[in-house]
Amino acid sequence: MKTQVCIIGGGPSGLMLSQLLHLKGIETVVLERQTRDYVLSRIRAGVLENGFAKLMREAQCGERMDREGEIHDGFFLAHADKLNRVDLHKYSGGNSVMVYGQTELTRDLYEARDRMNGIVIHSAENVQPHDVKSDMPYVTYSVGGEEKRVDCDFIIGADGFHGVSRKSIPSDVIKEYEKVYPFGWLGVLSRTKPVSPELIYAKHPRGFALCSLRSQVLSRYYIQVPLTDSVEDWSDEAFWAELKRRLPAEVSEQLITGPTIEKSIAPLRSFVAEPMRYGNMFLAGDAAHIVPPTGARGLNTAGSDIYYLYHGFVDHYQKGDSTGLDNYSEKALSRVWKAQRFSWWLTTLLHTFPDSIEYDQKLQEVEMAYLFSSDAAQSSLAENYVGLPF
Ligand code: FAS
Ligand code: PHB
Repeated sequence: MKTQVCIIGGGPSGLMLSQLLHLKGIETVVLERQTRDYVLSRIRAGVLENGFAKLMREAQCGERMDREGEIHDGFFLAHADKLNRVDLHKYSGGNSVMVYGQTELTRDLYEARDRMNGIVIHSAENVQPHDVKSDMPYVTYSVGGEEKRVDCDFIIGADGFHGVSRKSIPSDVIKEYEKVYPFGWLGVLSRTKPVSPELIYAKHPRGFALCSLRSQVLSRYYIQVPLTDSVEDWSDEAFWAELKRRLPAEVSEQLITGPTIEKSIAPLRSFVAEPMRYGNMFLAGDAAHIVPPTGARGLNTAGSDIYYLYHGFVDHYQKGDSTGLDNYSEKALSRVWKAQRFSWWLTTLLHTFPDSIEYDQKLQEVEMAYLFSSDAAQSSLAENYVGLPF
């Protein structure tokens, strides 16, 4: 098979790029290791920056998001049994975020690819990029035991943190930066009315908690747990009781509990791989960078990668101008590191670190007090949360 851009990974990054390039007449093939049902079964991000929402509309996939998603102008930080609202609209110059689940937008992207006869190959095994330093790179894979090959001009590694693309870059070329946090997030979905119309990020001595949502009848909650915990350690009753302990009384009294329909633990790490280009292979999304979900930057930073690649390929194929592609890694990493900083800062502020010293605990208190005493501090928080410019 021959194409222009071969995309490894059928998550939001790969699908979004495939859809955007298709609309500009640029051919792609997407190779996804899992089945579609498996990809859609993963519960992940819930908050979209405006920039990501705009990309969905440009990809002709924004109609359901605009109909079913919620525009949020603020969120709450809970601490010492009090709720403080962060007014995103006021402190970001009128901006907001879109609350719409990653599962749903991934579904929208798949349906658009189907509608436009996009080539998305599922259950692609042993995917392997080849000759990425040449002008004729190719990707091999197998389906049902039959070996296949895609010849292309460029390869996109959109295969997530555990993918093959980043690992195929020589160790003397790739530089990795990593910070692993001493806790994870236990997340649940429940068909219950969300406890709050806006998100609540709760700082508590027992550990962090987050009240989020997917709709007015589908709630998403998280609590910080030790890395040694497993999902089996947490019955629904134990989860709800612990979540209530970490929320202000005025909130926990209102919490509607119910059976969980999904329960999973995600480890927290900060990770960046540099460069994000090797020859004619480009890394995008979680293949190149990971953030703790505290700042809701993960999927949104994948969005800016895709935005830069999309415009880079359009200029390359339509104008013969490869400046955008040549500058991709440097431009993407500049925004990636700002998202890393914000995610690390908010994670450090809101979580209880098992071996923290009293000085660090005092700093958390002071940081929280400073935040709500300073318009400048809230403007900084707001501009990062709604998303820095692409
Ligand atoms: P993805 O990992 O989503 O997609 C990569 C795709 O490549 C997968 O479908 C995988 O099956 C496929 N693949 C892997 N190896 C392959 C191979 N060798 N060959 C072919 N295909 C291969 N972000 C937030 O903003 N908020 C959150 O709350 C949040 N929660 C998260 C919870 C968890 C458990 C995880 C893992 C991530 C979370 N994230 C969150 C981040 C997440 O949303 C990512 O940023 C987002 O999925 C990035 O999308 P992709 O770059 O497409 O990577
Ligand atoms: C979610 O709804 O899953 C969510 C929202 C905000 C975050 C992390 C996760 O910061």
